[in-house]
Amino acid sequence: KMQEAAEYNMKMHPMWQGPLAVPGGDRQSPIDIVVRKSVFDSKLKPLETEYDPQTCQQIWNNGYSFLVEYDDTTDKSTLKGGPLQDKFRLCQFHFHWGESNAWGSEHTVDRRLFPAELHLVHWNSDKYSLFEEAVMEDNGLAVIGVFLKVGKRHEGLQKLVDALPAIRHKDSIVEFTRFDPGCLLPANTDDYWTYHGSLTTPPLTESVTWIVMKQHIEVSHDQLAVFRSLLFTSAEEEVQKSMVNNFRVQQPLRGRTVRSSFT
Ligand code: SG5
Ligand code: ZN
Repeated sequence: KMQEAAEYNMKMHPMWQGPLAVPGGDRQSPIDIVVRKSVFDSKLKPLETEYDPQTCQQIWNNGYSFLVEYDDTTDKSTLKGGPLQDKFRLCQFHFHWGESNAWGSEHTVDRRLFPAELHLVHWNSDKYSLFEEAVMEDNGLAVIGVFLKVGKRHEGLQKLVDALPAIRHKDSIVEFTRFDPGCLLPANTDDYWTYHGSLTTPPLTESVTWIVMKQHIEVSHDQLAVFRSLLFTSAEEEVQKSMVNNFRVQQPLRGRTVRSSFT
């Protein structure tokens, strides 16, 4: 049911209807992280995030997810360390989620599904000058993935949840400022898995260093229900479609190694 729902959404979604940059590449995402096959690497450092809430600009429904966008014209909100050699700039974050709490994440851990997954998207500002340039290049992007689990209400997330009714339809955008993306990270960011992969939406380019947090964050069922009240469709469309199951189906590992920063 879950795979069918995701495949159906992709086939029908305009984003997936053009030619795809990397059909059947050999480092595609997302993947299942098999804990016992991941390899501890003592050289992996703690992550260093330095986010300036002042760079937060707007929130928009792009018809696939909602994106909180940051001003990335300077190095004010950055990610370094971890598996990374260079400095990366935050440009946006977004989520993927399911129609029920039983599934919705893109990555899985030993086949365990989470109801949602947060992606903080950064591009290499040491090597490139624009996101659009970095997106095509090896080592161009670094995405932090954080699993969401249903439990108690997440105070930091609530400001975001409150903004969602204003962007219910596809293509709606509203101003959204002073949001610290760091509040969505788990307490422990030292423990993570990392591997070389791709974007999980078109253009699917194989430019991403994935950093998937071991620790999840908790959000309430009601908060996720507001995610599910968003729409894939614009205000003009006759048949409205709920924005749910906006995750890509899992991709083969094809000989890649998933490294862990912890034992
Ligand atoms: C790229 O990949 C896309 C995002 C997309 C993420 O960052 O950006 C572009 O292709 C712009 C050139 O799409 C947009 O920003 C819309 C213009 O994010 C989404 O579509 C939201 C799901 C997907 O990145 S991911 O691999 O972390 N899931
Ligand atoms: Zn994503």
